[in-house]
Amino acid sequence: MKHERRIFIKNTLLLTGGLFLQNDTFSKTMIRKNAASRIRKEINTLSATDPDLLAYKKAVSVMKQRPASDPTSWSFQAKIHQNFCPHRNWFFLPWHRAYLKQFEEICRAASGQPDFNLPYWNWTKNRSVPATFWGANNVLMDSSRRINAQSKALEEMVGTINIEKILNKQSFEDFGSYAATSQRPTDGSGASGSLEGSPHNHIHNFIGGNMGSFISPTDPIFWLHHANIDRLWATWNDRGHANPTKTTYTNYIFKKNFNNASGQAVDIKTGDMSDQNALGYLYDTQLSGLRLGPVNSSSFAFISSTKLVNSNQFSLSEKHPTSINLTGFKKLYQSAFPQVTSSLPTKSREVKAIISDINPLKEEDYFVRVFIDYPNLNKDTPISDKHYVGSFAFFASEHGDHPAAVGGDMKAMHTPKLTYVFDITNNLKQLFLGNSENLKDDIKIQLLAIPYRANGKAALIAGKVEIVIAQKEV
Ligand SMILES: [Cu+2]
Repeated sequence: MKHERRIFIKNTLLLTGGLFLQNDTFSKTMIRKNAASRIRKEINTLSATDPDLLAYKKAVSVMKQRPASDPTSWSFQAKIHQNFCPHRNWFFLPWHRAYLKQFEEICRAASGQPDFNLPYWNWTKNRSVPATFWGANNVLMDSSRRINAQSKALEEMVGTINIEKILNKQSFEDFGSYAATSQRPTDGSGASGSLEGSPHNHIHNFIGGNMGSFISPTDPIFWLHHANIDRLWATWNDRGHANPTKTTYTNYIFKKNFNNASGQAVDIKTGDMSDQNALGYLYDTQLSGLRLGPVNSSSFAFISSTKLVNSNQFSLSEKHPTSINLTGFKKLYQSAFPQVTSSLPTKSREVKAIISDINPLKEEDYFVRVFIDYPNLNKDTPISDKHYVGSFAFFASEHGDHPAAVGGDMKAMHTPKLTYVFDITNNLKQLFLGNSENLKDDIKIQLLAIPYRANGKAALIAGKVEIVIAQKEV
């Protein structure tokens, strides 16, 4: 009784606070219990003598002294990322969760602190690389970084507005990247979702140096960056969103990608990484507030019978935006939202814009904003505009200079043909819902390159733009 009352009060606070809950979600809500006892904390809340911070420093220096052939050494751990990391597909989140978990165990042994929990870096709150990671003769410093202690990651990528947008994605794939046949597929499957494609890639690219490459775990900040990505995944689940249930996801095994604290190789199954609570840890932000469901199916299947395609190759530079025209929009919109004039569209259909075969050149120098049908698009067009779809950044896609991988297809990882998918449902609703007289047969997807620095350059070639309807699978 007492317990129920407490939950009721929490719910009321959340609802009156105007947060993310909607009534239909609320009525189906189950409350998940916190079973885990280990807590990962935000690095900026730790004092200089905090046991987790001291243990991390100790672990890093011990691991750096070990020979590279030792699987528990610093350089061996970084090479695991280079050899096996999945990027631009749905194995991205579970693989990195497993990677952090094994690394944390190695740190416990190396530091002699069995209570050690890996801290995370919440770059939404603190956009600079934390002060403890700077300074000469500091094991947490990496001199290859291209920024300094004052540099701030872009608000547009890591700020609350973008993060809230990402945490409200209905589909797992929009959130955590798209289905692929393997962790490093050679069949072209997979595409970047919003968490990977914007804040994740941006932080790597913003810090640069080792962090901008596949040996990024060489920089001690890597592990705290990925802990924050992992925390956002846990938060998305807490909001009632389910992870994929398809066996091509849940039964996929990362074979001997990782090792334990004794240096023995281990297999880890994707499906075993679905609930961080069951793995025994929580983030400090999960201690208060609701932990929902999972109540919502998060699988959407593309309906390929109704889609718009433009496969003319196009290029983009910093000089002006590029517009890609798609014909047949009116029909597509009406079939996505058949009840457009009479009632609100249901949540069962979404519309996606897919930009593919992207070859980014000079990828450290710029990122790309995506708009839909904006009349006079330029770099001053506000991203709060209803025509703004989202942004994407790059991570280690253009370098062909890595050695052949032990367990993955490095060439496939570095064939620069990237795909980014954006959910444009809300844009379309805002632009056309109740304004069906505005529906036209042609619609434009627009790309705008934004250099990171004044007078910076941008260059990109891409092969295809599509608009596709996706239907929720029950
Ligand atoms: Cu990463």
